[in-house]
Amino acid sequence: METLLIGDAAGVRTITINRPDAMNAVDERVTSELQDALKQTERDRFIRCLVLTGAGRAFCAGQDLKSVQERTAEGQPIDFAETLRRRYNPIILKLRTVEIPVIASINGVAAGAGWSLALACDLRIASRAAKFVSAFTKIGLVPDSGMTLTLPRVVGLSKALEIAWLGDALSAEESHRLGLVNWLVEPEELASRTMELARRLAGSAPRGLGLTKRAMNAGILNPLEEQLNYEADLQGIAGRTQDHREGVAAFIEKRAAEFKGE
Ligand code: T3D
Repeated sequence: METLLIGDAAGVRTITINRPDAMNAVDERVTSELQDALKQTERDRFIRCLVLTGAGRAFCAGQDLKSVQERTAEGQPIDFAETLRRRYNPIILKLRTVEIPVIASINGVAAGAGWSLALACDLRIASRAAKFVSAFTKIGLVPDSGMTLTLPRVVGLSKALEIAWLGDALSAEESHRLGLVNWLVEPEELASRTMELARRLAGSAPRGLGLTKRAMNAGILNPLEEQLNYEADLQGIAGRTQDHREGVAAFIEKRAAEFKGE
């Protein structure tokens, strides 16, 4: 794997997104390798708990906007509906359906689809240095990768709209208060506290845990696949706008975006 580090210890598999210079932003390689790594994890009956984390100071900054801009500059229009269905949606579905506990160990910023990835995990333990940014609205897009389903179910509709529309960063403390994070720990304790939790889950009855996850998800997430498709349709529309291209350009040029509603 070029973009992931994978390690196993005592029945716990840790997958680390390893593009620290790009804040672990997700390009084609990351999504492809994550899909493979999750399939392998699901097949390995000795793995009883999965931890997802990021290398360096970020958990994951979402879609790699530099690769988006490169492709757009080369005149290759990106069909976001297609890329979501092919690249992101299978990862979200697998995280929610693999019948072992999946823990997001959030070491730093989680933005855009990076936050959606964390929300798709079963449990979240975060460093006090973490923060959460919806990011989509700032580049003229719609929250995707399950966020429109997972976020309002935890914080309520109005708070979810506030978070998505205003795009302000949520601190680790605020996220913990809102129930978006299960445990908040000091940065230097994150790895050890994550492993303590993961080992405890890995030592529990795997079938019972797996079926509990299946039952809980059935209780609240039955329409997940439908919602993922719906998000992909909407992203297909938003991804074709001039405002989206302007948002990406403004981010890369480090200036305020000028949106024209086109
Ligand atoms: O199908 C599809 O493709 C559509 C799917 C879309 C899914 C999405 O995820 S859309 C949302 C994409 N993500 C974002 O919009 C987040 C953009 N990044 C940020 O808002 C900020 O960088 C952060 C809040 C994540 C962190 O802020 P800060 O101040 O701690 O760091 P920084 O200085 O902004 O970034 C540090 C470096 O990482 C910088 O590179 P440089 O200038 O040192 O060369 C920055 O460009 C780079 N970086 C951060 N995020 C991304 C990124 N490079 C590429 N893509 C990124 N998403």
